[in-house]
Amino acid sequence: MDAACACAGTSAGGGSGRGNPDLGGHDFGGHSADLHFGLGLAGASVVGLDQARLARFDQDVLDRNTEHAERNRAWFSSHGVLALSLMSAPGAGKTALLLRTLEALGDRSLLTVIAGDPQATVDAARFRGSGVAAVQINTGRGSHLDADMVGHALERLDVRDGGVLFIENVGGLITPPSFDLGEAHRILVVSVTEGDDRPFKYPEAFAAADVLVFNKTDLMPHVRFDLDKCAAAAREINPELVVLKVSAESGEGVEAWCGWIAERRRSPRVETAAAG
Ligand SMILES: Nc1nc2c(ncn2[C@@H]2O[C@H](COP(=O)(O)OP(=O)(O)O)[C@@H](O)[C@H]2O)c(=O)[nH]1
Ligand SMILES: [Mg+2]
Repeated sequence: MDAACACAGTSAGGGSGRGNPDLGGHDFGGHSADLHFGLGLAGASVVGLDQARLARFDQDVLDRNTEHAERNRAWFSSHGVLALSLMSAPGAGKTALLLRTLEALGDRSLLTVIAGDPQATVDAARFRGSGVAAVQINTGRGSHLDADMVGHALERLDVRDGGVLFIENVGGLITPPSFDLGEAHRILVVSVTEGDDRPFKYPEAFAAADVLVFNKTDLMPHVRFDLDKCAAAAREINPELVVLKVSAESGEGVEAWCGWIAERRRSPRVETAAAG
């Protein structure tokens, strides 16, 4: 492995090892079938950046984020606001579930939403259309919300004391888990159309979540998704995970999900910093 390349091969796959040696002069491990770009110090590879520099940069960003997250958390705590964030792959149904949730929870003056997306303001428009105050955050090429962005959104959102703030993160399961937003709980939404191997591919998302919500259960008859196997793999990573099943489409399971929220409102977590 050269200094700037975080790639490691493995001999486990048993590839021919011949490949195309004229492509770029890399040594990918000779006999490797598979490539691993996440095993270096930084846990990721950026072409042209060495691992130490990348790791230092990441840590600086996360440290700065934590300062903002603590500020948000203190604000939520002093105003008795329950802040819940939702993360998922794009299209898993975060917006649909939230729209159902807002409807089921009732008193809309106490509910607010921050909606994250790379572009477009359609989700915030949907939330406003359902009668709650909402702010859209567009992240452009950025793949997650950070605590500073949430802080700015709070400046323009009328979040009532004792209310609930839902934060819909940008779709994606790689970077959102690393960014503490100051929320009390993180909800991971996995739809049954995504494949039951999610915990193996995105372990950090499962480790960072407090609740795993399986969505689109109305589609179970049409897909091959072993829900019990997926839940068991998720609990291997995170034994504390609360697992719920819902269909934002039919409304099935939404009552139990809202029951979980009501319980958190009655007995909020005494906050310390969330896992980074
Ligand atoms: N059948 C079914 N479709 C759903 C369900 N929840 C969301 N969808 C659909 O999935 C698509 C993406 O949903 P959306 O809420 O925008 O996903 P987001 O990107 O995670 O916010 C939309 O077409 C929704 O109507 C569900 O429970 N069942
Ligand atoms: Mg959405």
